Amino acid sequence: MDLESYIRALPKAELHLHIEGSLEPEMMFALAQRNGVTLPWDSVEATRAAYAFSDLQSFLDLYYAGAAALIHERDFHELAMAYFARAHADGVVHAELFFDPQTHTERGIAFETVLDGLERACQEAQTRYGISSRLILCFLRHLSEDEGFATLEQALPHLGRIHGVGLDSSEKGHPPSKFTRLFARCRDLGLHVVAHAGEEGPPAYIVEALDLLQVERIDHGVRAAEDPALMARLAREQVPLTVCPLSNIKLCVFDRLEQHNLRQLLEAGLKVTINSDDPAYFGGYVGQNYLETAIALGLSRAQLKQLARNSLEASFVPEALRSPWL
Ligand code: ES4
Ligand code: ZN
Repeated sequence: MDLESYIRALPKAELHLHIEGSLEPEMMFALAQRNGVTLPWDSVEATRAAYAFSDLQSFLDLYYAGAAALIHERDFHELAMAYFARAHADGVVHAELFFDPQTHTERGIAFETVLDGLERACQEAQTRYGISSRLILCFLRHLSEDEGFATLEQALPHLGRIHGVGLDSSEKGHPPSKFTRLFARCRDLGLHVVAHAGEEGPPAYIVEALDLLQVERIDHGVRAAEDPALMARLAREQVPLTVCPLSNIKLCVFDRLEQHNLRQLLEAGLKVTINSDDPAYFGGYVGQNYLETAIALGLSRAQLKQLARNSLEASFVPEALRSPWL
């Protein structure tokens, strides 16, 4: 079996996917036209050409601009259905989707419009593709903790449809410690908790996410490799890392995929998973992330199988319900 088919056939979970980051330029333009929204680019081609990033912030500026095309419930539904079609083609059996309500409520879109559209797509993905899914609300860390509390307030009537919370957006200068009270409240509400840490920020942010926010997974976490004591802890505690190799290259966290430390993290015994982050912006969905990483780092088929198994074990699906995939 060729490598691509081997990867596709592995049952896998995607645990680090920003649904707004799956907005392909074609859909962005179609929605903008339908909704009468003006985008900062003239064409689909010009939009793709603008996707040359120097760091996380240079990407986020475009990502928030593109999200302005999303207005109605059906827009969020279409966006997520397009993602699920791609995920299904890549052998994804379970997906935990991040969404950024503040990106939309700041533009006057109702919290319920976003949630209803995404949730309807999650239901449809189950019936159409047999993909189970969960929604994880991400707080934007460049905003204040009080703004996070206001967003949590809007989420309270819908906690049956929101499985967990995360922390994303500009990492540097916005340490996990800024959100200690908010995450404590979320944990008290029974929500699962994750956070982006150690993507651009220092290893100390990973330690803060673990100790102060008490997260169950670290999103990215690749800078853990700079701190041997932290590496030992992550291996000992089997804290899942949701690594996104193509994202890291596009945002210049590593210069080339051959220099990515995923294999080093895996071989140090950390619970590493492969994910796509913002596939419309970073040049590949989850299958492409597996494939390009396998080639660049010379991963064995046993290692690829381990990565896929890790993703299922690191998911928020209760262990008793995972047996069909393992
Ligand atoms: C993100 Cl790659 C990345 N990092 C932090 N926040 C984000 N939001 C969307 N993509
Ligand atoms: Zn991310």
